[in-house]
Amino acid sequence: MIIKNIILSKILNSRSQWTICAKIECDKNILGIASAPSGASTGKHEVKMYKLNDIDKSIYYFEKNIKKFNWKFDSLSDLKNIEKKILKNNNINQVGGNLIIAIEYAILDAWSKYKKIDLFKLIRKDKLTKEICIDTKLLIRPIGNVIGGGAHSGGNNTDFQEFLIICPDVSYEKSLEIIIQVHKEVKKELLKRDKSFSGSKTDEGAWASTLTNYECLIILNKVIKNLSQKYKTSIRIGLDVAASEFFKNGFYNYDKFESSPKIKHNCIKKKLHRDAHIDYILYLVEKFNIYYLEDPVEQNDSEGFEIMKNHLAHKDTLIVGDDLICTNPQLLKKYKDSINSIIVKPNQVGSLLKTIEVLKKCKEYNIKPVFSHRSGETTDSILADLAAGFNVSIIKCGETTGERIVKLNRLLEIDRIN
Ligand code: 2PG
Ligand code: MG
Repeated sequence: MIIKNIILSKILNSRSQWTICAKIECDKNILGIASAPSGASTGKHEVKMYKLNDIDKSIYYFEKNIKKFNWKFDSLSDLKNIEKKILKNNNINQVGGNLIIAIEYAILDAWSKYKKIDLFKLIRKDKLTKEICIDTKLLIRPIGNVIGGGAHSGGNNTDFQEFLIICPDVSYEKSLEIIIQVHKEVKKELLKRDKSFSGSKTDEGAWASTLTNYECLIILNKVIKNLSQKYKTSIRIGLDVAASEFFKNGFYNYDKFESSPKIKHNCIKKKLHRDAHIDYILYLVEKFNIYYLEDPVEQNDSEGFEIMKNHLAHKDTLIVGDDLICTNPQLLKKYKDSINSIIVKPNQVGSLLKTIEVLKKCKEYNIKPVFSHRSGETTDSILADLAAGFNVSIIKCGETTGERIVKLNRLLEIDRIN
């Protein structure tokens, strides 16, 4: 395939912020199109989304510097040359990670159209993914995002960013059905118990409750207990604590702290020292049999991650590094003993090649990768093909808003034709 031209433009994302859209014109009149997402709770090691944080500057840089095309693309390894051509001698922060990601996604879209083969299949067959794509029939589990707060809500909501669920033992389709049902039932409970709640949602479509973190877990636990009986399968709780977001001046500054079900306030401010915070989270993991635990401590405390991992070694809990790793292969190498799972968001590192490198390291270190959306998304469904293509068994992409559903629906299709 020959890339004849690349056209960049601005479009709005799900948070009504500008994001970048790339169109790739190729021989045989093939047109690839894709766009980049963006986060609200970003890790300090993420690459800059745009040159000087300005989308116009990134687009200007590209249009000014890249004039000649006729670039060859036949396999994922060709991205190496393409990244070199776009970056010239700049580092990624001087160009913008989202610019590279939108272009790379659009190239993959064009490639799939050019070959008339589903993208996830092309990725699996590529030489570069040989080590990571062994079990091609792998089933993907969606993680549902049911209640939320933190940086994803307008304020006065839970400190923890995401209250999640996952169904480990049923089909993809059944998982979706159960997740949607949990979402509905939780709303009913919140309407009964949260006097300030009238159906507001976070950026990712979870219910934005004003109750305490603890009360939300009680509600979620009650709903999943009932539904596990109905569906005769286990439904497990997950949390994205996104702890860096409420860690300030050496303390975890809770607005919604609670440690006992008897307390019925909905605003309990408390400063917890690191060790007390770790004890509290460990207590919640045991009490609610939490399966998925993302960013339980702030991003500079790799030791804190490790303490939790060791304490929970008797359980099947995933200790997931998001802000700690930022999809960066070097950081994964450095902190591999602190975690047993990572979030993979290609725009955190601004390169599909580095994303593949991270996935290879996951395989080498026996760390479970989880593909993830960003809180500011577009209606692009490529995340589904990437997750399936790279044989990643868990995907976190919400379940109730159009920009999330488009990814889930693509996975339904992949599940059917896989
Ligand atoms: C996260 C993500 C996605 P954001 O923290 O895991 O849920 O949020 O895109 O805001 O970083
Ligand atoms: Mg996170």
